[in-house]
Amino acid sequence: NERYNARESEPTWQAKWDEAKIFATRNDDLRKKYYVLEMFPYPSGRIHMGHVRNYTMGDVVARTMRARGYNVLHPMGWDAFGLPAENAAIERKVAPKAWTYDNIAAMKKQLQTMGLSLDWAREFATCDPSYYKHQQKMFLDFLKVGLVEREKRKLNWDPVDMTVLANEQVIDGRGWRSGAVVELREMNQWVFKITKYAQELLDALDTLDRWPDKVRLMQRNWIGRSEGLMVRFALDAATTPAGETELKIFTTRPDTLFGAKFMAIAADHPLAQAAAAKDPKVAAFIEDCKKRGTAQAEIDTAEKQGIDTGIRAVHPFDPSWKLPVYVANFVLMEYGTGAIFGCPAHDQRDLDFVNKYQLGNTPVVCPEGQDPASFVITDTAYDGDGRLINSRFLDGKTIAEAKEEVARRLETAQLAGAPVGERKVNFRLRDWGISRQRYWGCPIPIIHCPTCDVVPVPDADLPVVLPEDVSFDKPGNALDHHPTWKHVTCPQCGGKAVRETDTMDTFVDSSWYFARFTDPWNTEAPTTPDVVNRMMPVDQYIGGVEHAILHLLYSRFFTRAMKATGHIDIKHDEPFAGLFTQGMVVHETYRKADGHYASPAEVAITVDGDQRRATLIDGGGPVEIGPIEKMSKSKRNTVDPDDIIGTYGADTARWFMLSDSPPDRDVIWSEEGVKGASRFVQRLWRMVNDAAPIAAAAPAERPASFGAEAVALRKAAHGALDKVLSGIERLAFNVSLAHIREFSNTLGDVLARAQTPSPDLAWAIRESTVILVQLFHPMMPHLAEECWAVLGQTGLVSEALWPQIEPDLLVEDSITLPVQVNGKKRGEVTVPRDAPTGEIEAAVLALDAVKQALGDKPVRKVIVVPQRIVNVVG
Ligand code: ANZ
Ligand code: ZN
Repeated sequence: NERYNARESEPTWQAKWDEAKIFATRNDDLRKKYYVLEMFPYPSGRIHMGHVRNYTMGDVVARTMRARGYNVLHPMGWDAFGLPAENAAIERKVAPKAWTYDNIAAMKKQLQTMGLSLDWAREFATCDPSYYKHQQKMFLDFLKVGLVEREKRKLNWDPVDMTVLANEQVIDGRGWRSGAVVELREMNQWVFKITKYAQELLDALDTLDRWPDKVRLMQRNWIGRSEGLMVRFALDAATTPAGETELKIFTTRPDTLFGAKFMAIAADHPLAQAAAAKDPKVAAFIEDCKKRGTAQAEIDTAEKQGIDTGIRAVHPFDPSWKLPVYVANFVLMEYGTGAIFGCPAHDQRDLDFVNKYQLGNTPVVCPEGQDPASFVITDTAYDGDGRLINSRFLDGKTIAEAKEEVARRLETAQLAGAPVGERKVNFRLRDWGISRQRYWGCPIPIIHCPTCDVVPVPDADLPVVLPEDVSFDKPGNALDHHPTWKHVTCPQCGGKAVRETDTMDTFVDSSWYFARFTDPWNTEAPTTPDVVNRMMPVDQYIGGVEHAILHLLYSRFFTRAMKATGHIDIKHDEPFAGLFTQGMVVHETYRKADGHYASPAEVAITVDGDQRRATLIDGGGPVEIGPIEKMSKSKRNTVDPDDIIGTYGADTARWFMLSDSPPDRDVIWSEEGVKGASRFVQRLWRMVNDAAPIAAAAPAERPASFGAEAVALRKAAHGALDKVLSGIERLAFNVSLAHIREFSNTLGDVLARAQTPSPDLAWAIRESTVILVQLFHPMMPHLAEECWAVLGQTGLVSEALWPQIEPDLLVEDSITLPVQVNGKKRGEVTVPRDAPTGEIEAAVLALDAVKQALGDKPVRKVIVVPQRIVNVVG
């Protein structure tokens, strides 16, 4: 037998699949549909091993479901807007569009070498006007129904780069690129009203039973629903600037009201402004707060600071109790009411704060079993369960009872003719600000007219196409500097007007691409109702956990907003019925004697027992093997998919990617592992070639009966069919691969023994070999096609239906039962599944463990519970 030559074979099969268009999905195919999708790539220039892993998993699912008779939709496209294209334009003077499309062409070529069963006819890039035209239309539709609004927002402004920065781009209060101190600036933003769906987005998480729990939890926390109370505190007139009379706070712990030590308001709270007008120290503190970024992480880690405004608030349960009002850096204007009462004993931030300003604390919740007299708080706040203390009429109550009691009393209490307290559900979720001061994004289809204000671009003028003659010589948004593009006549009054120069957040592009894939040919509308409603939701979505929050949440919002505007209508309004988040591809790191990293390609590994040693290929210098880390350019531990596919073939890469680790864990890429996979490819190839002449000579008709060896082989084959499929269905690919290996060993053993097999065994060998090829086809499709041909099968294995499992062959022959003596487990017995009770009794009593346990007591009774357990009573 010749060696299997992947490099020759793989392109041939890819061309054949292409020619026969077998992966093209027809929308008028009325078989049950199955939509499998991997998160589409950003066209950065080259695919990396993470892509290989992601797309291999999706392809295994797609190929398996196709073999199972589904009308499979498995498309691919490009998430093509984004900052890197603009950076390339600035740094290398290439146009963002040219850069993007060059990258797409290069990456598409690479993807095509992987042998993925994709329907390329549906490909699109989100930067193409034929895609974003519909996005602009939906923006305007959302605007009509109140799902888009204009809102003043505070943004991080980089005064040197003259651009807005995302929170992640602000590092220690400075712009990541310019290093300039970032300012908070109020600017008009377009926002998507995702908060309108906060409760729905939360509730529907319960329907997503094929999502990882951790992702659902992350979404839940992000939405952040909390039930609490709004409480209006009266302000002490003698200490309060004119015009201010009350302070409204939001609390989730009204039970702790008697532990209050201070009030705190956000720097941009109106009351803070009023106080600043009278006190320059307060004004200075507020200025200082504004210089800080808005990133949550920054707020959480920054030292808690504040300043006393001199204003005093009145405790709602005691008119003589006055609380100082501070401006504090840890209170956000955007949450609740932008004001709180602080209870240091039971909130860590509040405790840190009072310890700094010496305001003291009074514990009001005492853990069960603790003596209230000796319960003191010093550095660690207590946020656990317990009963109320130091709280007048609340003493002795549980937290829940106390919350209810406070809510009840404050709802009826009056201040200036209105209730003091009001129950309130709050969400952490904010509306989605989509305005970006960037060139390379989808233009927002709005015109600003001095007379008519905000005017939507008329449908007939869509798309608003990005101009290509732009210059990146000046910092800021190139659209702002364009001499003509932004100047237009107002569609309403015909006067002079300007276009909106902000473009949409690129997360918008990826929030509906999955729906567009169902009918990308529709030039009139984003979707075609009967098609999108039939093909959606995505049955299996696969991607990185880094998108577990925003991308998925925005997509879930979009499906609802698209429903409200008539663009989709599906069950639960959920775009992704099944979600799988894959682990990363990691690799060991190598360091040369001079401390610099060496790349895997520069290093030779020798294995000696469990000792692995590394040396430089060039010159043999010593190399230290370092920790295993995520593949990254900085650690130089990346492996180029092109090199791997060029050397070993795509099938080997695909097999190894799936073989070792559970797919949600990190996979360690290693040269030894790839070589192992490559040897397995050759073994399968030899095995199929050994089996081929036997298969050719086997009887065409199924034999009337099978001998023991043929039955055993058939059981292994059908058992493997069952287990491999159930592994794939659970996306436990590594388990499926282990079963394929095991079954290939069984078949290999039979082939080694059977020089001149009997007709029934020959028939079973043919059946088993065909099954083996079908089993590994989803992972190694090229090798499988080659083997399919060798076995003389008709057509393509990529089009073959999954073999029928014969249920009779799945029954195990023997069964292992636990054995108890006088109710205590003493051992196990393995007997034929259909063994009569007498035979089981005899086998049990013959066990040494049973004899020992019985000692010299006589056996009184043996109770056999069929298929379950055996009890010996002595
Ligand atoms: C008094 C109190 C006592 C609180 C206590 C907590 C513990 P969640 O659950 O996330 O909704 N808070 C309210 N608005 C805030 C704002 N704008 N900025 C910073 N903190 C704010 O959190 C609600 C709690 O966070 C509220 O309950 C409030 O502090 C604080 F032992 O009120 B609490
Ligand atoms: Zn006008």
